Amino acid sequence: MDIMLQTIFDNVIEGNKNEVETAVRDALAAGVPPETLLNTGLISAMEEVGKRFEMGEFYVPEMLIAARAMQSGLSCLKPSLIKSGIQAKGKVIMGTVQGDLHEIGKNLVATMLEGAGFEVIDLGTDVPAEKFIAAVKESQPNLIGMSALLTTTMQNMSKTIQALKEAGALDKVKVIVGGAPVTEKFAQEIGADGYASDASRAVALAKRLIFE
Ligand code: B1M
Repeated sequence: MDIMLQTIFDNVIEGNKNEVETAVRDALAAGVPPETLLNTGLISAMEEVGKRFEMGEFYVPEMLIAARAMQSGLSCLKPSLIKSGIQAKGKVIMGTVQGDLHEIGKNLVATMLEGAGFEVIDLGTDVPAEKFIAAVKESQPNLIGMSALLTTTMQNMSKTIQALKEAGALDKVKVIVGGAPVTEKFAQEIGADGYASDASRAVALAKRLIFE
C-alpha cells in the first residue's frame, strides 16, 4: 500500500483523529484521488477494526475512537466527493433504523447522494418508524434510504416499511436499504424497492428509481 494511504489506514485504526485529518489533506494535496483515499484508506481501515473486534483484540471504546477518526477523515474528504454547482435532482430522507447507532455508512451514502445533486434530509441514527413517517409527511421526498449494521436491527427495516405503508406514506415514495448485513434477498422479502451494497451503487439505484 502507498505510504500516504498506509498512514491514513494506521491512524484510523489507532483512532488518531488529528493525524487522519492531516494525512487526508496531505494526500488530497498530493493528488491522490478521493475515491482511493475513501476505499483504500478509510473504509478498509474500518473493516480491519471490525476484524479486530471480532477477534477480541478491540473493544467498543477502540471501535468508537476509530469511528471518530474515520468520520474526521470523511469530513475532510466531503468537499472533494461533492461536486459543486449540481442542480438538485430529488429529495431523499436518510436514517439508520431504530436501535442502531452506526452512522458512518449512512453518512457516506448521504454525502455521495448530495454529490450527485440530491437534497438529503438526514434523520440521524436510532430512527423510529414514526419519525420516518413524520418526515415523509413534512418533506415529501422522492426516496427513503434506510441503513442497518446489526443483524438484530435489520428487522426494524421491515417494521418501518410496514408502518410507512400503513400510514399511507409510501404511495409516492420509494424505499432503498443497505448496510453490512443487508442483502438483495432480504430487501425483496421486506418489500423495499431496492438494495445497494455501497454508496456509489446507492446513488445509481436512487437515480434509476426516481428518474427511469
Ligand atoms: Co459496531 N458492530 N457495534 N460499532 N461496528 C459492527 C457492525 C460489527 C459487524 C462488528 C463485528 O462484530 N465485526 C458488529 C455487528 C454484528 C452483527 O450484528 N452481526 C457490531 C456490534 C456487535 C456492535 C455492538 C453491539 C457492540 C457492543 O456494544 N457490544 C454495538 C451496537 C450499538 C448499536 O448500534 N446499538 C456497536 C457499536 C459500535 C460503535 C458505536 C462503537 C461504532 C459506530 C460509531 C459510529 O457509527 N459513529 C461501531 C463500529 C465503528 C463498527 C464497525 C467496526 C465499522 C462500521 C463502519 O462504520 N464501517 C463494524 C464492523 C464492520 O462493519 N466491519 C461494526 C464503515 C462503513 C463505511 O461501512 O456502514 O457497512 P458500512 O456502510 C457501507 C455499506 O454497508 C453501504 O455503504 C457503505 C459503503 O459505501 N451502506 C448502504 C450502508 N448503509 C447503506 C444504505 C443504503 C445503501 C448502502 O441505502 C439506503
